Amino acid sequence: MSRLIVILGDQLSHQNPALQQAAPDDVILMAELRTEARYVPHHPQKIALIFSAMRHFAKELRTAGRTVAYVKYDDPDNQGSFADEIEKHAMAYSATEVIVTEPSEWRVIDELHGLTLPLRMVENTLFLASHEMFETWAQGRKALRMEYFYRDMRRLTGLLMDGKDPVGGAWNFDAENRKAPPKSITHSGPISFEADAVTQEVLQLVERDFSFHFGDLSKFSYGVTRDQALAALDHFVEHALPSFGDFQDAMLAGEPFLYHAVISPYLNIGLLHPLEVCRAAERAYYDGLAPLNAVEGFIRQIIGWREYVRGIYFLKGREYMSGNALGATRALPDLYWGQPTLMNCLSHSVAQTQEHAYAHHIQRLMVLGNFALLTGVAPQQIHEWFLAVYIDAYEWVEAPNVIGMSQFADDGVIASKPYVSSGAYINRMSDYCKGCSYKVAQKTGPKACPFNVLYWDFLLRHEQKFSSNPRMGQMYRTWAKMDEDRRATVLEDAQRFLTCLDQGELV
Ligand code: FAD
Ligand code: DLZ
Ligand code: SF4
Repeated sequence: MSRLIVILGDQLSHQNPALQQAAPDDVILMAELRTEARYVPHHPQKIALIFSAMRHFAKELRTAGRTVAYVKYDDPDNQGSFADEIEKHAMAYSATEVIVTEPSEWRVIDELHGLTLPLRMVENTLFLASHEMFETWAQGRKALRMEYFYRDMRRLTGLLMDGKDPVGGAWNFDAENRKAPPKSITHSGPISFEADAVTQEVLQLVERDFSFHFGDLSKFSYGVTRDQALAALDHFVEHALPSFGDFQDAMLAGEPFLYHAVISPYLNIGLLHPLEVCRAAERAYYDGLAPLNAVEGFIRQIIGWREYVRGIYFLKGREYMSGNALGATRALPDLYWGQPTLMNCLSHSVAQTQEHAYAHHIQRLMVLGNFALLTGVAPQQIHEWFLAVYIDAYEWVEAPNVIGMSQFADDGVIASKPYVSSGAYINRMSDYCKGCSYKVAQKTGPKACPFNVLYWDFLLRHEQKFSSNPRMGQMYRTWAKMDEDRRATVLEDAQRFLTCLDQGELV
């Protein structure tokens, strides 16, 4: 009598708690599945990463003497879903129990709870904060602001702590992390990994079955093993971490990665553990190889934001994904799927997404998300887009960032005000505006940057909701001071732009 240990495609860690419970005669099941590959039109590079990383992980398990039942995507009797493959294998191996590490999303949790077999779901220790810890932290709080959660996580992990105090005398050095883009950068981006025979086979499969999905497969160069993920981490710590803090918010055309880590693809499938990543950065600080603002900022993203958004996802439950606090209904514009646009910031952000399945935080938030929010795109449409196109996109992390932080569709659970800006912010933080057909300094007229007029149109549309928000009062006062003709022109220009957008014209 054996038990079936199920390893999901985002749990590829030898520390996987379900795996650690495996006895020698238990069977490990891993499956490449139609339901998983098709629930949104994932970028082909994301499918390639997951399938190849799964195949490499299965190989490592077999080398370590484990029995692995591995279902390839094109196996003729592939049943296509977790539930069907588990039932089939349980029968074949006369398994008495299924053990799985808790899946990171509701959809899969619900599917597994529908099994007819005895199921044991063990706590997912690939994250640092347990559900219990997050619930306890959230209990009784009026506002669930990340900053306070982050401080508790610093205390819990001991990262950058000097006894009870934060190293450097402050919890947060974010004010030092908003430098405008440098003229040029000294870092050539993440390591590119050569495709081995396993990855080559996967790339052929993905090319054959998923080439109709948005995204270029030919540029695939992500790592697919733990050793490669560790090399990517070392490369980041040595070459990019020292400048990560300073230029975290900067954007440069032709520099998709700047000084970002590009480790979310590995963290999110279990090839790296969040604590080891933070310890590597902390070590660089203590060894004098990276400044405190960079290291603190980086660690905050991981034990702060990353753990916090997961906590929100589980705390708020399945309904969180259908939030639409601002009643937005516009269909997602085709420019998100690569239709040409004159807006240089959007054009570059979409193009690099197509090429690498990657955009960094500020491109996602202040270009792609900002435009969707200003134009009133239905949150579920932009949510599905983000879930599909990024190499690191899984609902637990994507939805709080999109539905919450970027679209304010959760009515302020995550953000205390909507992340909207006119063209001035994009101009300050990037070099996009220099090469744009629109003029960022122009406030109205056919050549005016669309963000300039859409910004006011958004604020006016939601005046009732936001005018009393203390962080937004200044914006409404500026609007009130504008002369009436100017205000009317701004709103007319915004309407004209939105009509062109809806009609699929080149904007
Ligand atoms: P770096 O900038 O180098 O940061 C280091 C690490 O910090 C990241 O690898 C990531 O693990 C973590 N991190 C940073 N910010 C966040 C955050 N807001 N939430 C969670 N983790 C964070 N991240 C995803 O992993 N998957 C997503 O699907 C995703 N969707 C996003 C959608 C929007 C609209 C926004 C604004 C952010 C989204 N993020 C998402 C967060 C962030 O943009 C990415 O984690 C980051 O760009 C990944 O690239 P990197 O590894 O180079 O990150
Ligand atoms: C995202 C994804 C894809 C594309 N394919 C698979 C797959 O074939 N098999 C698998 O086990 N997991 C896959 N995943 C990840 C899952 O959709 C999902 O994110 C996790 O299993 C939930 O914990
Ligand atoms: Fe984007 Fe406006 Fe700048 Fe053009 S001018 S790149 S549309 S912010």
